[in-house]
Amino acid sequence: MPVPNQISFDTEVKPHAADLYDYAAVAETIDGLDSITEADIARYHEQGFIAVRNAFSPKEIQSGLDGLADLIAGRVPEFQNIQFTAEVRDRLDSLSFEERMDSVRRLLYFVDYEARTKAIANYPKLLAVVSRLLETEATMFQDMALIKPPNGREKPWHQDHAYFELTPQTKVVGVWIALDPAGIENGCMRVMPGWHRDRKYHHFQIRDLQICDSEMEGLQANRVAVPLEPGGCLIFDSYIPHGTPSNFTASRRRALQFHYAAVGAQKITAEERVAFWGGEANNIAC
Ligand SMILES: O=C(O)CCC(=O)C(=O)O
Repeated sequence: MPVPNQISFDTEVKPHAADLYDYAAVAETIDGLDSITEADIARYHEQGFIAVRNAFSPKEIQSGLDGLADLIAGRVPEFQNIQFTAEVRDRLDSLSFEERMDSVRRLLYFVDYEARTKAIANYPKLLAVVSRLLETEATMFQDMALIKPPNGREKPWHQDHAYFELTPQTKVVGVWIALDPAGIENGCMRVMPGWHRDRKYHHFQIRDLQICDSEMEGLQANRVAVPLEPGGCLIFDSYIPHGTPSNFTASRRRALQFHYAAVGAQKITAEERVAFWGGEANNIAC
Protein backbone atom coordinates (compact mmCIF):
# COMPACT_ATOMS: atom_id res chain seq x y z
CA MET A 1 0.00 0.00 0.00
CA PRO A 2 1.51 3.40 -0.92
CA VAL A 3 2.38 5.53 2.11
CA PRO A 4 0.76 8.99 1.92
CA ASN A 5 3.32 11.76 1.59
CA GLN A 6 1.73 14.05 4.16
CA ILE A 7 2.27 15.58 7.56
CA SER A 8 0.71 13.55 10.38
CA PHE A 9 0.50 13.68 14.16
CA ASP A 10 1.21 11.11 16.78
CA THR A 11 -1.46 10.15 19.33
CA GLU A 12 -1.01 10.69 23.06
CA VAL A 13 -0.02 7.50 24.88
CA LYS A 14 0.48 6.37 28.47
CA PRO A 15 4.07 6.16 29.77
CA HIS A 16 5.79 2.77 29.83
CA ALA A 17 6.54 0.82 33.05
CA ALA A 18 9.76 2.06 34.69
CA ASP A 19 11.60 -1.26 34.33
CA LEU A 20 10.47 -2.25 30.83
CA TYR A 21 13.86 -1.40 29.30
CA ASP A 22 16.17 -2.41 32.16
CA TYR A 23 19.08 -4.48 30.88
CA ALA A 24 21.84 -6.74 32.12
CA ALA A 25 24.75 -5.80 29.85
CA VAL A 26 26.03 -3.23 27.39
CA ALA A 27 26.84 -4.33 23.84
CA GLU A 28 30.44 -4.55 22.67
CA THR A 29 31.23 -2.63 19.49
CA ILE A 30 33.44 -3.32 16.47
CA ASP A 31 35.65 -0.42 15.35
CA GLY A 32 34.59 0.52 11.80
CA LEU A 33 32.79 -1.32 9.01
CA ASP A 34 36.14 -2.43 7.54
CA SER A 35 36.93 -4.41 10.68
CA ILE A 36 33.95 -6.77 10.48
CA THR A 37 35.33 -10.30 10.39
CA GLU A 38 33.75 -13.63 9.53
CA ALA A 39 33.52 -14.26 13.29
CA ASP A 40 31.46 -11.04 13.61
CA ILE A 41 29.18 -12.23 10.79
CA ALA A 42 28.73 -15.53 12.63
CA ARG A 43 27.98 -13.57 15.81
CA TYR A 44 25.31 -11.57 13.93
CA HIS A 45 23.59 -14.81 12.95
CA GLU A 46 23.92 -16.19 16.47
CA GLN A 47 22.93 -13.07 18.44
CA GLY A 48 20.77 -11.27 15.88
CA PHE A 49 22.85 -8.08 15.87
CA ILE A 50 26.27 -6.47 15.79
CA ALA A 51 27.15 -2.93 16.83
CA VAL A 52 29.80 -0.88 15.06
CA ARG A 53 31.44 2.33 16.28
CA ASN A 54 32.93 4.84 13.81
CA ALA A 55 30.95 3.35 10.92
CA PHE A 56 30.45 6.85 9.52
CA SER A 57 32.72 9.89 9.77
CA PRO A 58 31.71 13.10 11.58
CA LYS A 59 31.42 14.74 8.14
CA GLU A 60 29.01 12.07 6.89
CA ILE A 61 26.93 12.33 10.06
CA GLN A 62 26.80 16.12 9.75
CA SER A 63 25.61 15.76 6.16
CA GLY A 64 22.82 13.45 7.39
CA LEU A 65 21.81 15.99 10.05
CA ASP A 66 21.87 18.82 7.49
CA GLY A 67 19.70 16.74 5.16
CA LEU A 68 17.15 16.05 7.90
CA ALA A 69 17.17 19.72 8.94
CA ASP A 70 16.26 20.76 5.39
CA LEU A 71 13.43 18.23 5.27
CA ILE A 72 12.07 19.21 8.70
CA ALA A 73 12.32 22.95 8.00
CA GLY A 74 10.23 22.47 4.85
CA ARG A 75 13.04 23.46 2.50
CA VAL A 76 12.09 20.47 0.29
CA PRO A 77 8.38 21.28 -0.10
CA GLU A 78 7.61 18.16 -2.17
CA PHE A 79 8.48 16.05 0.91
CA GLN A 80 5.77 15.96 3.60
CA ASN A 81 6.05 12.55 5.23
CA ILE A 82 6.82 13.76 8.75
CA GLN A 83 5.05 12.69 11.92
CA PHE A 84 4.96 15.32 14.66
CA THR A 85 4.01 14.87 18.30
CA ALA A 86 0.32 15.26 19.12
CA GLU A 87 0.84 18.29 21.33
CA VAL A 88 1.87 20.61 18.45
CA ARG A 89 -1.10 19.72 16.25
CA ASP A 90 -2.69 23.15 16.64
CA ARG A 91 0.45 25.27 16.58
CA LEU A 92 2.88 23.68 14.11
CA ASP A 93 3.17 26.79 11.95
CA SER A 94 4.06 29.01 14.88
CA LEU A 95 7.06 26.93 16.04
CA SER A 96 10.66 28.09 15.72
CA PHE A 97 12.97 25.76 13.78
CA GLU A 98 14.42 24.31 17.00
CA GLU A 99 10.95 23.74 18.45
CA ARG A 100 9.88 22.12 15.19
CA MET A 101 12.92 19.81 15.24
CA ASP A 102 12.05 18.81 18.81
CA SER A 103 8.45 18.06 17.86
CA VAL A 104 9.22 15.49 15.18
CA ARG A 105 8.75 11.82 15.96
CA ARG A 106 9.79 10.36 12.63
CA LEU A 107 10.31 10.91 8.92
CA LEU A 108 9.57 8.18 6.42
CA TYR A 109 10.61 7.56 2.82
CA PHE A 110 12.72 10.69 2.35
CA VAL A 111 15.90 9.53 0.62
CA ASP A 112 14.46 10.05 -2.86
CA TYR A 113 13.99 13.71 -1.90
CA GLU A 114 17.31 14.22 -0.12
CA ALA A 115 20.61 13.18 -1.67
CA ARG A 116 22.79 13.33 1.49
CA THR A 117 20.65 10.83 3.37
CA LYS A 118 20.45 8.65 0.24
CA ALA A 119 24.24 8.60 0.10
CA ILE A 120 24.34 7.29 3.68
CA ALA A 121 21.75 4.57 2.90
CA ASN A 122 23.78 3.49 -0.13
CA TYR A 123 27.22 3.88 1.46
CA PRO A 124 29.23 1.21 -0.37
CA LYS A 125 30.94 -0.18 2.75
CA LEU A 126 27.59 -0.53 4.49
CA LEU A 127 25.96 -2.20 1.47
CA ALA A 128 28.90 -4.61 1.30
CA VAL A 129 28.41 -5.63 4.95
CA VAL A 130 24.65 -6.02 4.53
CA SER A 131 25.17 -8.10 1.38
CA ARG A 132 27.56 -10.34 3.33
CA LEU A 133 24.89 -10.80 5.99
CA LEU A 134 22.15 -11.53 3.45
CA GLU A 135 24.50 -13.63 1.31
CA THR A 136 23.16 -11.89 -1.77
CA GLU A 137 22.97 -8.41 -3.29
CA ALA A 138 21.15 -6.12 -0.85
CA THR A 139 18.76 -3.33 -1.69
CA MET A 140 17.31 -0.77 0.69
CA PHE A 141 13.50 -0.88 0.81
CA GLN A 142 12.63 1.30 3.80
CA ASP A 143 14.16 4.53 5.08
CA MET A 144 13.16 6.18 8.32
CA ALA A 145 14.55 8.82 10.66
CA LEU A 146 13.71 8.49 14.34
CA ILE A 147 13.93 11.72 16.26
CA LYS A 148 13.69 11.22 19.98
CA PRO A 149 13.68 14.76 21.36
CA PRO A 150 13.99 15.64 25.04
CA ASN A 151 11.00 13.92 26.70
CA GLY A 152 10.45 12.01 23.45
CA ARG A 153 8.30 8.91 23.72
CA GLU A 154 9.33 5.28 23.70
CA LYS A 155 9.32 2.85 20.79
CA PRO A 156 7.80 -0.20 22.47
CA TRP A 157 9.26 -3.71 22.10
CA HIS A 158 8.65 -5.07 18.62
CA GLN A 159 10.05 -7.12 15.78
CA ASP A 160 10.55 -5.02 12.66
CA HIS A 161 9.41 -7.85 10.39
CA ALA A 162 5.87 -7.38 11.74
CA TYR A 163 5.80 -4.04 9.92
CA PHE A 164 6.85 -5.33 6.50
CA GLU A 165 4.77 -6.62 3.63
CA LEU A 166 7.36 -9.29 2.91
CA THR A 167 7.01 -13.05 3.38
CA PRO A 168 7.85 -14.13 6.94
CA GLN A 169 10.85 -16.09 5.56
CA THR A 170 12.43 -13.08 3.82
CA LYS A 171 15.78 -12.20 5.35
CA VAL A 172 15.87 -8.53 6.32
CA VAL A 173 18.73 -6.54 7.84
CA GLY A 174 18.07 -3.28 9.68
CA VAL A 175 20.71 -0.59 10.19
CA TRP A 176 20.17 2.06 12.88
CA ILE A 177 22.66 4.92 12.69
CA ALA A 178 23.22 7.32 15.61
CA LEU A 179 23.31 10.98 14.59
CA ASP A 180 23.59 12.20 18.21
CA PRO A 181 25.06 10.46 21.23
CA ALA A 182 22.54 7.71 21.98
CA GLY A 183 22.96 6.76 25.64
CA ILE A 184 21.15 4.83 28.31
CA GLU A 185 19.13 7.81 29.55
CA ASN A 186 18.14 9.42 26.25
CA GLY A 187 16.76 6.27 24.65
CA CYS A 188 19.44 4.08 23.07
CA MET A 189 18.37 0.76 21.64
CA ARG A 190 17.72 -2.31 23.79
CA VAL A 191 17.83 -5.75 22.14
CA MET A 192 17.25 -9.39 23.16
CA PRO A 193 20.34 -11.24 21.90
CA GLY A 194 19.53 -14.57 20.29
CA TRP A 195 15.78 -14.03 20.50
CA HIS A 196 15.50 -13.57 16.72
CA ARG A 197 15.75 -17.35 16.26
CA ASP A 198 12.45 -19.24 15.99
CA ARG A 199 10.51 -16.55 17.78
CA LYS A 200 7.55 -14.77 16.33
CA TYR A 201 5.40 -12.55 18.50
CA HIS A 202 1.92 -11.38 17.67
CA HIS A 203 1.83 -7.59 17.55
CA PHE A 204 -0.91 -5.40 19.03
CA GLN A 205 -1.84 -1.78 18.50
CA ILE A 206 -1.28 -0.52 22.07
CA ARG A 207 1.16 2.38 22.45
CA ASP A 208 2.33 1.58 18.90
CA LEU A 209 2.34 -1.67 16.90
CA GLN A 210 4.13 -3.73 19.54
CA ILE A 211 4.67 -6.94 21.42
CA CYS A 212 2.39 -7.20 24.46
CA ASP A 213 4.23 -5.73 27.50
CA SER A 214 3.40 -8.86 29.53
CA GLU A 215 5.61 -10.92 27.15
CA MET A 216 8.57 -8.64 27.86
CA GLU A 217 8.17 -8.19 31.61
CA GLY A 218 10.82 -9.65 33.90
CA LEU A 219 13.32 -10.32 31.11
CA GLN A 220 15.98 -7.81 32.22
CA ALA A 221 18.58 -10.58 32.43
CA ASN A 222 18.13 -11.24 28.70
CA ARG A 223 18.47 -7.64 27.54
CA VAL A 224 21.45 -5.73 26.22
CA ALA A 225 21.63 -1.94 25.82
CA VAL A 226 23.41 -0.54 22.77
CA PRO A 227 24.72 2.97 23.50
CA LEU A 228 26.37 4.53 20.45
CA GLU A 229 28.24 7.72 19.67
CA PRO A 230 27.32 9.64 16.48
CA GLY A 231 28.52 7.59 13.50
CA GLY A 232 28.00 4.31 15.29
CA CYS A 233 25.42 1.86 14.04
CA LEU A 234 23.44 -1.15 15.15
CA ILE A 235 23.01 -3.80 12.44
CA PHE A 236 20.19 -6.17 13.33
CA ASP A 237 17.95 -9.00 12.19
CA SER A 238 14.32 -8.05 11.57
CA TYR A 239 13.14 -10.76 14.01
CA ILE A 240 15.10 -9.52 17.02
CA PRO A 241 12.81 -8.01 19.68
CA HIS A 242 14.03 -4.47 20.33
CA GLY A 243 12.76 -1.19 21.67
CA THR A 244 13.76 2.15 23.14
CA PRO A 245 12.55 3.85 26.33
CA SER A 246 11.43 7.45 26.57
CA ASN A 247 14.12 10.12 26.49
CA PHE A 248 14.47 11.28 30.10
CA THR A 249 17.12 13.92 29.31
CA ALA A 250 17.41 17.32 27.67
CA SER A 251 19.51 15.81 24.82
CA ARG A 252 18.18 14.98 21.39
CA ARG A 253 18.62 11.44 20.15
CA ARG A 254 18.27 11.47 16.38
CA ALA A 255 18.87 8.43 14.20
CA LEU A 256 18.55 7.12 10.67
CA GLN A 257 17.23 3.63 10.10
CA PHE A 258 17.37 1.70 6.85
CA HIS A 259 16.09 -1.77 6.02
CA TYR A 260 17.60 -4.01 3.37
CA ALA A 261 16.53 -7.25 1.71
CA ALA A 262 17.56 -9.21 -1.34
CA VAL A 263 16.78 -7.64 -4.69
CA GLY A 264 13.37 -9.07 -5.73
CA ALA A 265 12.35 -10.19 -2.21
CA GLN A 266 8.86 -11.70 -2.25
CA LYS A 267 6.02 -9.45 -1.10
CA ILE A 268 2.76 -10.23 0.71
CA THR A 269 -0.41 -8.15 0.98
CA ALA A 270 -1.32 -5.95 3.93
CA GLU A 271 -4.06 -8.46 4.81
CA GLU A 272 -1.58 -11.36 4.79
CA ARG A 273 0.77 -9.39 7.03
CA VAL A 274 -2.00 -8.70 9.55
CA ALA A 275 -3.21 -12.31 9.44
CA PHE A 276 0.31 -13.53 10.28
CA TRP A 277 1.43 -10.91 12.79
CA GLY A 278 -1.69 -9.28 14.16
CA GLY A 279 -2.70 -10.11 17.73
CA GLU A 280 -6.17 -8.60 17.46
CA ALA A 281 -6.68 -10.21 14.03
CA ASN A 282 -6.03 -13.62 15.62
CA ASN A 283 -8.35 -12.92 18.57
CA ILE A 284 -5.47 -13.02 21.04
CA ALA A 285 -5.73 -10.89 24.17
CA CYS A 286 -2.98 -8.58 25.38
O1 LIG B 1 14.81 4.87 17.19
C1 LIG B 1 14.08 4.30 17.99
O2 LIG B 1 13.77 4.83 19.04
C2 LIG B 1 13.57 2.92 17.72
C3 LIG B 1 13.42 2.64 16.30
C4 LIG B 1 12.95 1.29 15.99
O3 LIG B 1 13.18 0.34 16.69
C5 LIG B 1 12.14 1.08 14.80
O4 LIG B 1 11.62 2.04 14.23
O5 LIG B 1 12.01 -0.09 14.40
